[in-house]
Parts: sequence; C-alpha cells; structure tokens
Amino acid sequence: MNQPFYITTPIYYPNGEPHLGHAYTTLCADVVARYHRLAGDDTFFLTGTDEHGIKMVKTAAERGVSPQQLADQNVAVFENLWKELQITHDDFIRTSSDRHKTGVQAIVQKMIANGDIYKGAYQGWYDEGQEEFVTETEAKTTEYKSAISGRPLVRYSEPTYFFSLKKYIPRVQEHIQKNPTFIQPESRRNEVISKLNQGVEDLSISRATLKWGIPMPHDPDHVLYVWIDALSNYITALGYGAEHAGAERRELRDHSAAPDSSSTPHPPTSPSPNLFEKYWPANVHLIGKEIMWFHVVYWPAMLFSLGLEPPKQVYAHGWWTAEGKKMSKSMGNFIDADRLRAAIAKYGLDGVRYYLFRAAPFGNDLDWKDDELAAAHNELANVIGNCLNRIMTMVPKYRGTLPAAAELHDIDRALIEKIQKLPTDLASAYQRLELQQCALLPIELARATNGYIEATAPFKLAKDPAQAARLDTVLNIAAQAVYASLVALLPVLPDKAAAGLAQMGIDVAGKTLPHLFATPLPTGTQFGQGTPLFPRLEAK
Ligand code: ME8
Repeated sequence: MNQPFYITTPIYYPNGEPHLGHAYTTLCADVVARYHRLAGDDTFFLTGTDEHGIKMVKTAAERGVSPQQLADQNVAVFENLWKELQITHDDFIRTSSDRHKTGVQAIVQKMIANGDIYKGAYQGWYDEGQEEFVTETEAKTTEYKSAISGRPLVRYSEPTYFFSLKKYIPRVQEHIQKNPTFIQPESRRNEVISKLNQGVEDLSISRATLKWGIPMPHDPDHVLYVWIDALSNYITALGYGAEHAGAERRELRDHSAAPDSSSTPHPPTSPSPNLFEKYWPANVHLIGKEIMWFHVVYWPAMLFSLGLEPPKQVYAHGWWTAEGKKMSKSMGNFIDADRLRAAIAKYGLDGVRYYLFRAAPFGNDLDWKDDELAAAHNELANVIGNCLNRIMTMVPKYRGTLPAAAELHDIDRALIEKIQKLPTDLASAYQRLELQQCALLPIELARATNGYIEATAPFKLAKDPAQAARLDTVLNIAAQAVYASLVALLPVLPDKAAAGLAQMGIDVAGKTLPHLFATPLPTGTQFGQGTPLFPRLEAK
C-alpha cells in the first residue's frame, strides 16, 4: 500500500492580494507534493484562506464591503493565481466555510469537555497585524510596537475565554526535546526552546467585541480568536469534527495519476470519510518563519487537549526581500501577482519555479533579483537545455536511433556512478526538504554530462570509423544521463522536464519516479523532434 503523505501551507489572510511570499510557500509545497505523488505516495496537499479576525473587518470597512464580500473577492484572486501557477493542491479550505466552522465548534466543545477552557478577563496589548496578544515584557522591549510590522500595539481590556495552554507546556517541551526534527530548520528550534524557557501564559481564545468569527459554543456573544480557528484548518479540512453536524461536502481533486503537468483541471472525486484517519498526523506544515511559535507551541497544545498527535514536522522557510530591501508598494519593489506574471511571460512558469527554489538554501532568507532570475534561466538553457540539445542532434545524425553501449572506460563508469546515485540523493534531499538541492542535483548531473561530452568528443569520434563502438558507448551513456536528469527534474520543472523526455521518446504519464529511474532509455529508441527547451531570449 502506498504511504500517505500530507503537506500543508499556512492559510493566508485574504485581506489583500497574494504576493511573492504566498506564492513561494505554495510553490514549495507544490514541488514536495509533486515529488511524493511521483514517488508513488498517497499524497494530500492542502492550502486555503484564513478569513476571520480584526484585519478583515478593518479592511472591509475601509472598502465599504462586508468581511464576507472582501473574503469572497480576494479568495477568488488567490484561487485564480494558484490556477495560473499550476498548483496541484488537493483541497482549498476557507475558514468561513460551514465545514470548517462545524469542525472548529466540535474542537472547542471537546476542549471545554476536557476542562481546558475557562472564562476570565483579558487586559493587555494586541498586535492586530499578527492577530496576537503580546505580554507586557515583550511589548516593552519593542516599545509597544509590533515586532513584525512596527505598527503600534493596541490596548485591550475585555472578558475572554482562555485555553489552558500552560497545562500542556511540559508536554510540548518534552515533544520538542524528544523529536529533534519536529522543528526545522535547527536554528528555529533553538529560538523556540529559549522562548519556552521564559514562561508562557494561558491563551486568550475569544473576543467579545468582534462579530466576524466563529461563535463560541454556548456563548454566542464571543467569537473565537483567530489562531484557534486558523490552526484547526489542518484537521477540519480532513473532516475532523464533521460528524457533529451535516458538514458541507467538498470537492477534492484527484492527483493519483502521476506525473502530471497540471495544466488541465482535476476531476472532483467523492470525499472520503476517512481522510483524517488516513492523513493525520501531517508529515509537514510548511510555513514562513514568523508563524513558527503558533505552530509548534499553540497547535501541539491544542492537539494534546484533543487527545491527538502533533504534526510530524513544522518547517519554516525564510522571508523574501526584493533587490535587498523589504518588499513595499511605495518603494516600487513589491513582487505582486503582476510582477510574477511578467516574470512567467519572460522565463516561463518552470523558469520562475527553478529560480525560486535555487535562490537560497531552503530555510534561509531570500532576495529577489531580476538579474539572478535571468541567470537562473540561462543556467537551465546552458546546462540541461544544451545537453539535451546535443543528444537530440547527435544520436539521429550519427546513429539514427539510440545505440547500445559497448566496452566501458573509466570516464563512462564515473558518469554512470553519478546517474546511479541521483535517485537516492534526490530522495534524501526531498526527505530533508533541502529544496535548493532538489533543484540543483539534477542540474549538476547535466553539467557533468556536458563535461563528459566535451571530454569524450563524440563529434570527433564520428569522423573515425575505427571509433564506432566508442561513439556508441558515449552516445548511450550521455543520453542515459540526460534522461535521468530530466526524470529528477519532473517535480521542479513539470512541463519542461516532461517535454524534454517526450523529445527523447518517453511518455511519463502514469509512471512513477522509481519506475522511470529503474528503466533506462531502451536501445533503439527513436528520438522525436529536438526543439530547445529554454530558448534564448532576444537581447533588448
Ligand atoms: O500569517 N517571504 O497569513 P498571511 C516569504 N493567516 N514568505 C512570506 C512572505 C515573505 N516576504 N510574506 C508572506 C498568516 N509569506 C495566517 C496563517 S496558518 C494556520 C495562519 C508567506 O497571509 C509565509 O508562508 O500573513 C507566511 O507564513 C505566510 O505567507 C503568511 O501569510
């Protein structure tokens, strides 16, 4: 039976339109989901939107619409962008949907039944941008401004329900200690451990002054505070708590037939009642570094209260700046959906994907630079594009179809060793979420193949009839290397890699990576039309 693999992105606030940061997390989750589907795993990839809270109410009021109208408008923008970016999510959860609300109420009921929720009064500072209460000590150190946005903190005083977070902190600490890969990357783990050691207060989970949210069970004057509502999405989307009422049925997309260029819509299939049993605990919650605390402290505590296991891993990637500065509309360096579209129009979707994944070691901060985007495209053209091109030209020209390899020399064995190592290196990079390596490993093989072609010089061998067997070997080994490199690139460059393989006579539809890696190009393969995968761009 195929192993289940469950990956999520944060659910984004639709109080504005999506930008590079949102697209990056979602594309990163997409490449990992594509890899696991191709590896034959039973994969579920979730994204969605976080629609409640003060920010939504304020923005809606500024625009003269209701929070629901604002959410509906912007959710459509998010969903359309994900379509344009060919994101292969299996489900999109909205926190304003009935299925989510039902699930959250069931979750809170269960916490109440377990004695983990009590009524009290909250007095203190609130960061409206982060939708987070801030302790006096923290507020003081940031001069009563948000540590994230720099905007002034707001003073709140009102009755509220609390979740007994403190009660679960020892278990959270123990979980973090016992599971070294729960928080990744490692540096973030140390930050969390030291913040936990400073002490944690119970969590205020409701607001009496806000109407836009999920009502507190038994006390509709209160709505739930956003983090309880938001974090629950990772299980309500799987149907957790749905048995408590007639939950909205949802459409799931079918990605079971891998690989998939995803340019066609996916037919809806019947929702399975067993999604929660099958997929929980999640393999990885992929998030930005600023929301780590909520995911590795609040969320496991909530899950412990429900008697559930925490996710296996929370991985925080770094933050994007643009041309060395924080992205901002007024600075003119804001990479919004239109800037992404312009980049895609120039370099193709796969060119932009490659740039984003290779831009920095996964987990580090990243900086968008137009010239690095161009350089990433050139790298694809000069390395994998060039070596595919050479093979597509030489094999038909010198031999018609792919010749069999004859006697092997050391240089051949060295390249074969690299081909054979690629599947395990790739699996390990995906397992550790070293996404930069996932993009670079296949390119390194292609670079080595270009070096091999230069060193063995098949164009010279072709002129000497005495070297016919040698030429056969060189063409075969080089073609096998290009093939392996393209197979390894399928999750990263779904369209281009499949197109390159199609030129080599291989249809990847319905095939898994283990199958493709284990099945070298057969001798006698007839190559198709060789067209450059990454055409050179006209100089301006
Ligand atoms: O925090 N660089 O939603 P949000 C990289 N609703 N990633 C970035 C980024 C940047 N400059 N800006 C945003 C929320 N992101 C909550 C989450 S989850 C239960 C609730 C990405 O719309 C990154 O993934 O503010 C970050 O975590 C997320 O967008 C924040 O999105």
